Formats: sequence, C-alpha cells, structure tokens
Amino acid sequence: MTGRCVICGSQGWTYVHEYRGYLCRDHYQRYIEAKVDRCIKRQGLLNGVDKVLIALSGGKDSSVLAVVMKKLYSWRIRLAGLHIDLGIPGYSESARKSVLELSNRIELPIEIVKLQDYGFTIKEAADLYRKGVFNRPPCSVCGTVKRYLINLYAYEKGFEAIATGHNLDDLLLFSSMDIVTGDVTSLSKLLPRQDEGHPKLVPRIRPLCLLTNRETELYTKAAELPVSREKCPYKPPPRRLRSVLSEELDSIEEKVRGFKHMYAASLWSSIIPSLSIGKPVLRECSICGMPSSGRVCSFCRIRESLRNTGYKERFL
Ligand code: Q46
Ligand code: ZN
Ligand code: ZN
Repeated sequence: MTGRCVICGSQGWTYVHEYRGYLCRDHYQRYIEAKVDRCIKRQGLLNGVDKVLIALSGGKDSSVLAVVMKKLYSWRIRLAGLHIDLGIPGYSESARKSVLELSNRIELPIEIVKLQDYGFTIKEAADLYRKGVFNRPPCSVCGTVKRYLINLYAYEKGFEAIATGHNLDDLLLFSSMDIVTGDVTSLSKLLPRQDEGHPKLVPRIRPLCLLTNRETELYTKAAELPVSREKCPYKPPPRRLRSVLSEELDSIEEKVRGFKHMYAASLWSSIIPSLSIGKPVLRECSICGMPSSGRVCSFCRIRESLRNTGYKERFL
C-alpha cells in the first residue's frame, strides 16, 4: 500500500527518503532531473561547453543520461549520441536496438561506429584469446576500443566534452578498489570532470555522478525507457573483493544515511586534488597520430597483434 505523492497528492509511485514520503512517477522523474542539474551546475561540468557527445551503450545509465541531458540542456547545447557496435553476438544487436529506439523517441541525433570497420570485432578477439594466439582478454580489448573510438569521433567532429553514464555507485566502487590496490593513477581520474590535458583528448564529464544505481534503475522504469538487459557473454564473474566492497558500501549507506555523498564529496574536494600525480608525457602514435604514452597507442597495438596472428586477410 503506497501513500500519496507529497507534492501533488496523486497516487504515490516510490518512497523517497529525502522527502520522507512518496512521489508519483512524474515527480520522481523531476526529482532525479533536478539532482542531475544540480550536479552539473555545482561541478561546472558544462561551463564553456556548447557541443557534447553522449556515449550510449544501450544500458540503463547512459539511457537515463541521454534523456535527462536532452530535457535539461538541448535548448542551449548541441547534443548528439554515439554508440560503438562491438560485434558481440546477441549483446550488440540488443544494445543497438535500444539505442536506436531511444534516440528516435527523444529525437537525439545518433551515430553508430562499427568496430568491424577497423578490421576486427570483440568476438574475433575473444575467439583468438581462447585459442591462445592473442594475449589480451576481451574486456581489456573492449575497454581500450571504446575509449579510443569515442574519443576519436568526438575529437574529429569537434565535440567539447564526452558525457558518460557513470553513476555514484560506479565511481565509489572504482575508487575503493583503487585505494585498496594502491592504483593512485586510476584514482586520480575519478572526478566528475576529467580533463586529460592534451588537445586531442576530449574532456570527459559524468553528470550522473550523484545518482545511485537504484535511482537510475527507478528512473528507467518511471520513464519507461528502452534499455537492453542482454548480458555480455564475455563478462567475467565479479572479483570477490569487488562484490564485497559493493555490498559494504550499500550496507554503510543503510546504516549512515548520506555516507555515499560524504565519501564522494571528500574524494572530489580533498583526496583526489591532494594527490601529486603528474600528467603522463604523451606523444603521437606513429600509426594513427592520436596521443599515446608509447611509440604506438594501445588501440593500434591491439590491431597489430591481431594482424600478427595472421587470421584475417582484411588486416593485411
Ligand atoms: S561489453 Fe566489453 Fe563489457 Fe562485454 S567485453 Fe567486457 S567490457 S563485459 S561492460
Ligand atoms: Zn506528484
Ligand atoms: Zn594509434
């Protein structure tokens, strides 16, 4: 039995702790949109920016991101979506379908970049890894590919920021893992806005950084968004440490309301700014010309290693 919406008095849809009462579907969506807007303004995520590329995976977080950005900012910012078709059986078809449905519904211009057009798919890389002739696991290839292709597209098309759907729970879990494992370089990048300090690396912004997993999930239901629920066949089982940390963060929040926001605030205002990590010296990849810490960037190195397995003519 739910109560009435504390704002408009119509049928309540979900309980919201901050209101100590229920909100209807409509007011729940507005409540979440206001939270994102507050985060964007407080963190200055869109200061001086008027062309933003939204990275769309087909999953819940990036779909919420696209809808909320479109509602709040399309009057002053040129927004477009980008989806990378990774060539993963079942998973990629379902992701593409959701992304297309969403972009139609909210009238967001969207581009789909196919990894296959660069000579390989994640399935092919995964098959060669399984056979032992290629040494990078699928998720490591996939992470590099997504980062590289999204940045390349944004840079070539003149976007001033790339918006990604990372939420509060993602960022706190990554940071806890980094603290435990001592990965200070990775920790230093977990800010709401990440400027890479190179003209060919487009800044990344995370407008959902104050929303929890539960909040983005509820928003997709309230707004009835098309979201792909297909599981990636290459997803490894979660590391024990990762799942325990994730459960512990939720359990502390239940006992101490506001803990996650406190953690995020100290991370962004004190911990990360006090880390003395110099920016890596970047040069240009001798193959593609994009920034790289070595002679060849990691994307081109993946292509070279796949080519060296000799498995496909199209690489030659
Ligand atoms: S899509 Fe790619 Fe994930 Fe699949 S191969 Fe791994 S990283 S699990 S989000
Ligand atoms: Zn209401
Ligand atoms: Zn390169």
